[in-house]
Formats: sequence, C-alpha cells, structure tokens
Amino acid sequence: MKTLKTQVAIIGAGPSGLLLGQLLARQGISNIILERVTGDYVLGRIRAGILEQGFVDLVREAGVGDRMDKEGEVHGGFEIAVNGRSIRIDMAKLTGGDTVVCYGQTEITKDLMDARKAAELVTCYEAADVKLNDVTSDKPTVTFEHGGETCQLECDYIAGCDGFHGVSRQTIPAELRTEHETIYPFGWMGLLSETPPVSKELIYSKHERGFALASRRSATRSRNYIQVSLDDTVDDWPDDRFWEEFKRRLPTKAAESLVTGPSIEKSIAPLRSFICEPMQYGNMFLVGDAAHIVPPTGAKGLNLAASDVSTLYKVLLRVYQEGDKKCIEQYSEIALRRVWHGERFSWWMTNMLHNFGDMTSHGMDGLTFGRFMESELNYYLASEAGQRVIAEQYVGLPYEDLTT
Ligand code: RFL
Ligand code: PHB
Repeated sequence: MKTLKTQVAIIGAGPSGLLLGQLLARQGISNIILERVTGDYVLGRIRAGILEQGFVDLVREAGVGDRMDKEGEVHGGFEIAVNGRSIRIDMAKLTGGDTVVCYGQTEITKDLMDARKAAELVTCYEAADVKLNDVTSDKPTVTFEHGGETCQLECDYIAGCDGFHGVSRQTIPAELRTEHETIYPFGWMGLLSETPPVSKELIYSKHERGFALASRRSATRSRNYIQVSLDDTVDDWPDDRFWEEFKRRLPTKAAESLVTGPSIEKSIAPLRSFICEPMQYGNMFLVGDAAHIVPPTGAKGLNLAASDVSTLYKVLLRVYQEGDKKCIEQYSEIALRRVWHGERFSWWMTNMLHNFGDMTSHGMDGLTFGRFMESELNYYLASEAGQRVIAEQYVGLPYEDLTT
C-alpha cells in the first residue's frame, strides 16, 4: 500500500474543494485533493453563474481573481416579471451599493485548477473507492484506489467537499445526523448557447405556463432555463421546442429581442432543498453541496459553498497558526446559520416564481397555493421596502467571524 501524508485531506475537486485547497496552500497549510472523476468531466458540468461579493473577495484572497475581475460582469440589478409585467430590482441602490458578479462556475473551477497546477499542489483525479477512517481520532486517514494501487492518505483533518452524492456525509453516524429534505414537483431545463442574451441583466419570469430564467455568461453567450415536468427528459426538448417555450414565458420586450441558436449544452436538474445537521463529526467537516442543496432560483448554491469554505478556512488558520483547537467546535454552528438563511430565501423564491399547477403543496391544492404565492410576490414587488428584502438576500448576507 502506498502511503501519503498531508495536513488537510480534501475530498472532491469541485469549487468548494479547489477554493479551500488554494486558500490553505497560500498560508502554508498542506493539502491533497482526491477527486472521483477526471478534471475535464468536472469542467463539463454547466452550473452556477452568479457570485456574491463574499465569494468574489474569497477568490481574490486565494490569488485567483485576475480573469474573473477582467471577464466577469458586475450586475447592479435584475428583473422579476409577473405574467409579462416586469419590475427591476435595483440591488445596488436598495442595498447601498452591493452588487453580484456574473461569471460561470466552469470558469472559476478552471481558474482554480490552473492555479493549483501552477503551484504544483497534488490532486488525485479518478480516485476510486474513497473511504474516510478514524475521523474522531487525531490521526484520521483516507483510503482509495488510484492508478491500480491502494493508497492511504494520513492527515490531521478531512474536508468533505464531495457534493450531494459524495461519501463524506455518510461518515456521520445516522443517529447523530438529521437530514431535512424537500423535493419540488418540477425541474429546470437549462440550455447554453452562443447567442446574444435577451437582456444585460437576468430576468426571473413567473408565467402561467411555468417559470423561465434568462441568464448569461457574456455578451455573446446565453444561459437560459425553463421550468419543466419531472417526467421530461432532454430528448423531449429539441432546441426549437425549448426556444419556443422560453420565448412564450418572457416579458414582451425581451421576447422580441430573442436570438435563438443551437445548444452547446442542455440538461435537466431536479429541484431540491436539503440540509444535513450537524456539518462536522470529529475531525471531518462537510463543505458545500455535501451538506446542503438549494433549488437554483435564488442563485445561492455555490455562494453557500463559498461561505462554508470561508468559515472552515478561518477555523483551520486559527488551529495551525495559533494552536487553538477549541475553535473547531464552532464550524457547524456558524456555517449552518448562513445555510438556513440561504435555504429559506431559495425556497421562498422558488415558491413565489414557479407554477404549481394542480400539484399539491403545503397541504393545499397547487392552484390555491399558487394564488397565495402570487399575492405574496406582488406584495413584495409593490414597495421599496419589499424590493429591499429581496435585494439584500440576493446579494448575500455578510459572513460571520469566529467568536473569540
Ligand atoms: P460539486 O460541484 O458537486 O463538487 C463535488 C465534487 O466531488 C466529487 N466527488 C467525489 N470525489 C471523490 N470521492 C467521491 N466519493 C466523490 N463523490 C463526489 C464530484 O465528482 C465533484 O467534482 O460541489 P461543491 O464543490 O460543493 O460546489 C457546489 C456547486 O457546484 C453548486 O452549489 C452550484 O452549482 C449550485 N448552483 C448555483 N449556485 C449559485 O450559487 N448560483 C447559481 O447561479 C447556481 N445555479 C446551480 C445553478 C446548480 C445547478 N445544477 C445543475 C445543480 C444552476 C444549476 C442548473
Ligand atoms: C445561471 O446563470 O446559471 C443561473 C443564474 C441565476 C440563477 C440560477 C442559475 O438563479
């Protein structure tokens, strides 16, 4: 058996694992990342596009912000349309200057991978059968198969950054773990295309035919979504059908400017709210999608992953630089406070913007629930105070510091 040693073993080379690894390495804390698939496979997953200021600051602190600062678009507002009538949420004005950055998760991931390679930090791609052992001892290990060899990684701490389907969460004994889960009765179909977006800012559109989101990656690349049935597959949605349906759900002005083109990528994602409590067990910490999932309506998934990374980074810095191991106990509590905020906002936005049709929800028929939610959305959109409630949460709540 081949034996490796590091201070922090990181499971998963998604944005959580890569960002944590980069931040730690810059502070002289060694880490090795184990990833189940290849780097190209990770980069092939088209996901988030909106970064909160806290995320942007963290990427800069990791020394990886150059391309994001050059190519990312600063967005000071977005639109919410209700059956064709559109209202702009002026985030910058409503929050006293806060904005978000539109820059794809794929690009952040690529920048982090490039930086990791340049710094010659170890990432084992295609690591199979990853197992976390002795996580409550002060000498945890991770065993895995790599390149035909059985390997053992000895470490002080393990960061479980391995997404919703990862193995890390399962190391918390079932009797100590509470999992909260809601599965929504619809999904999102996304289509990426090399076409100019319909708008300079995002449009979240509530429509009687179902929700639609017009998003973007650049002046020439669009990322658009529509609410679809859970039974639908990508094959049910040839590009033409997608564009036709997307157009019908947009407010008139945006629909008129729609330019269609062939898809580069198309996928359907189910919508889920999921939270695992606690987010730590012994010397193992869950980070990002490994611990929580939000429906994408609030653009919070990647941003919650980043606030987890920030909290764990602060904990580990204090452990290694000040020898204070007591602060470890704070991780789950601090991380979960922000997670629950993000979860509630995402759930609320999802309820207000989607069409529940005749699907039962919250113990009532979907039609009644839909009317309550439409009334709630109209109420918030009608006043500056209401719009501020949406804006403040969309730009993201501040990160919490460790207590002394
Ligand atoms: P990831 O990205 O899932 O990465 C986990 C990595 O762990 C690997 N892995 C393993 N490695 C070793 N051993 C094992 N046993 C392993 N099991 C798994 C996986 O291969 C993978 O590489 O989790 P991470 O790093 O926590 O990042 C989370 C984000 O990816 C996610 O929250 C966001 O993409 C969510 N999301 C959005 N978030 C936002 O903040 N803003 C958005 O605008 C936004 N839009 C979206 C989204 C997610 C979407 N989908 C498809 C779920 C839009 C969509 C459509
Ligand atoms: C995206 O651009 O992929 C995106 C943007 C905002 C969301 C969800 C996804 O709320």
